[in-house]
Amino acid sequence: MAEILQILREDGSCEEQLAPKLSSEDYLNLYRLMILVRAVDTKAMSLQRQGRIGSFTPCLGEEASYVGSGYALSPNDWVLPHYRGYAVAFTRRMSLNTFFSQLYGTAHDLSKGRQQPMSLGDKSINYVSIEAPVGAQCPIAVGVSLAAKLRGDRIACVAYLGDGSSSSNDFHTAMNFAGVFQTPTIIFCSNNQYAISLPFTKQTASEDIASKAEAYGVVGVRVDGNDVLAVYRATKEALERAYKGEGPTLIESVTYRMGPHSTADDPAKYRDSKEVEEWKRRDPIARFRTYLKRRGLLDDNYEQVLTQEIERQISDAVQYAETSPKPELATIFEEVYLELPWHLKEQMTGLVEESGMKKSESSD
Ligand SMILES: Cc1ncc(C[n+]2csc(CCOP(=O)(O)OP(=O)(O)O)c2C)c(N)n1
Repeated sequence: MAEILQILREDGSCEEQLAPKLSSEDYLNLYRLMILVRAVDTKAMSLQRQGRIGSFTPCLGEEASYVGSGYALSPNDWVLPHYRGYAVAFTRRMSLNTFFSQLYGTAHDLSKGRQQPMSLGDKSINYVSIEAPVGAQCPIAVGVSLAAKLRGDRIACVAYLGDGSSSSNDFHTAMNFAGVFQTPTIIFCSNNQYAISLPFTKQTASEDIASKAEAYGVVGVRVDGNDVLAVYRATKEALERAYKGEGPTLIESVTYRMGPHSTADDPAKYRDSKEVEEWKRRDPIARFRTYLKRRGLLDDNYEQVLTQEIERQISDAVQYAETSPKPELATIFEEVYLELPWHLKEQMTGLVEESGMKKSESSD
């Protein structure tokens, strides 16, 4: 089994010589992002239960995994994300308005309500829309990386996936291609121990995921996914290798999905509450909080102000999404074909007649 990198111990103490050289502001930013993601999770779960949004896939428990890795990236890098890893979009400054507009599918949603909730994509931050078949983002990330390498751009491309997705054909195809062509790719696997109801031990006969890298000629790294500093460091090192032309890295970030897979399942049906309690003791936010308090960077007063500010921002964004108009019906005919084919023109005419819909100028 590959060795695991841990910098913050479970009790919040720190292996200081391994800690990334970040400013106090960066440390607090990492913490703010983790708190933000947890608050967004809580809000979105509640909105779904009230019937105000369709579905949601919470990041609960995996905040360090996604925030730590996303924070290490540069704006010019590309992200092929995972539906659960929306935290990465926040590290790239996606606004809460953009995020909630997508959940609500409003006219301000960048995909105009055409995608299911959590299928975020934002071209302006090099954050590609979610792939529905799990693992399909991996070969795309390798393709983007290969293009960057051929063009001589000093950037990397990261594909995010879960442990279950590492059983997909696409994961193995991507690993092989990345190894052969030594592309500047990071395949980042947030191993949260479950693929919906299927536990990790039934997913693979390997003891871990990181050691699979060796067979493909790829560097494999295993990191404590509830330790934001270790995840940040491992990702930064993988990026440096990619930028220097030293090829791809597979990062296995060992963590736990504390909540359900999505708003559609009840995890109590397929896992023991003792296991959940055990992992709650390793909560990534509590661990980082203890560390920051010990270093004197955080106190209860600051935490309270931060939490209130985040609650206000979320509430404003929800209100923005709930008062935004729905996308115009005509937009369903747009942005796929340069010129609308005859059968869609026919459907559009039918819809215009039936609904009194205004024909959009760009659909002609
Ligand atoms: C190719 C394919 N098979 C099955 C599914 C249905 N499906 C959606 S999410 C999911 C679980 C994926 O688990 P994992 O990769 O571990 O990510 P996690 O949800 O745990 O973050 C499955 C099986 C799918 N979307 N695509």
